[in-house]
Amino acid sequence: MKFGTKAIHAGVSPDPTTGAIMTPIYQTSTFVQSSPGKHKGYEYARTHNPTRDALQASLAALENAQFGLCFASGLAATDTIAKLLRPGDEVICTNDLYGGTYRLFTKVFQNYGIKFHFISMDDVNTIKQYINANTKLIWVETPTNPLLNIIDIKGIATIAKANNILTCIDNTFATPYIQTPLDFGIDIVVHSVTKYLSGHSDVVMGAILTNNKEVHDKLMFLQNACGAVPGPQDCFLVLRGIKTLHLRMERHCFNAAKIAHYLEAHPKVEKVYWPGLTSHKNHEVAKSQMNAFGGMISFTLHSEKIEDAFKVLENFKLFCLAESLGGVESLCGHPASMTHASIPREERLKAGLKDTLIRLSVGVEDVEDLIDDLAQAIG
Ligand code: P1T
Repeated sequence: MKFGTKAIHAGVSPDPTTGAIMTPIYQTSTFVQSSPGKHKGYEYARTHNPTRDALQASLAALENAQFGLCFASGLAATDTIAKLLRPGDEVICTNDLYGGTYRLFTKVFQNYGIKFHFISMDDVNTIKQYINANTKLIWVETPTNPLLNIIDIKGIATIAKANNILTCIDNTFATPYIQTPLDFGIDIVVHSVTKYLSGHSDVVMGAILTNNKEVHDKLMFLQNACGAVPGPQDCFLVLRGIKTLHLRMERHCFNAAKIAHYLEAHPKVEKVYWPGLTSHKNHEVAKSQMNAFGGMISFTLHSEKIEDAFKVLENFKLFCLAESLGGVESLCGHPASMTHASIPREERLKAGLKDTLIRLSVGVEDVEDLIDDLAQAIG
């Protein structure tokens, strides 16, 4: 089945009792049993809920995974994966990644004796220097947030397999419309479903997809044991959002391409970060593993003054200044003071994240209007 068909049909089937074509919102905390342990597959809604089951199956199908699990947020999903680790274990991570993930790793899991190495993976062979007997997980964002670095997914999988290390890719920026890391041999895909998968800025949710049954069983145990599950209403909203994922992504990518080229030609713009540009340092890797280049763009002006970046952000009329991304409406943000403020400034600068960087989540509006807005905001 091709992607658009899967987006609409995978994991969902008409309700067996009524024929309702849309999966009902099973707004219930428990399920009646006819005798202790005798039930229809559902006991308690933290463990299983039919609306959540449909969404988990739908997301799994999109990522070419056998198993899917949904969580109360993207970070709850990441937290669950980190709970596979033990004191003394080591993790190798991309040095550019969502600030909240960095905070979770360094401020929470480091306290439990887990060591994190944040490194540039522009050349995946760099990873080899950090591998030792304690290395249990390689954590990758590609494209990274907010610098849109592209990491060679197949290269990561090859090194990890040779060393018997689990791999996880945060596929939030790309979505399975653009790349399916499990097909490259990656073990686990994680998502902030809050973003493109939901698509309408009205839900906070996370998901984990895998083909590894052993890993899935451990994660499902943790999902139930720790309990960070999403409610059925939110699952319904995401099921609805997914039905147009392919249409939205096509437009996000189309608009972003126009805007990236517009910005690159703008005399006041210093640098544009978008993997579809031939000037992108890993454009060739991007071309080899992505079906399209996504809707996220970052850029800097020819100015080291933070006030100049703030002025552009304040000037926008259509792009709304807000955290998050992946909704139908265009957003702009200032990573250094917003989404990535929890990463120490020296670490941000080391990774190449300047104080003046502006991040755009390009929506699905008419691109001419978005370019007009950029023109007046940059001046
Ligand atoms: O916000 P939450 O659903 O918990 O997802 C966390 C998360 C995980 N991974 C990536 C790549 C993310 O971008 C995020 C959340 N990011 C933002 C809120 C943001 O504006 O970048």
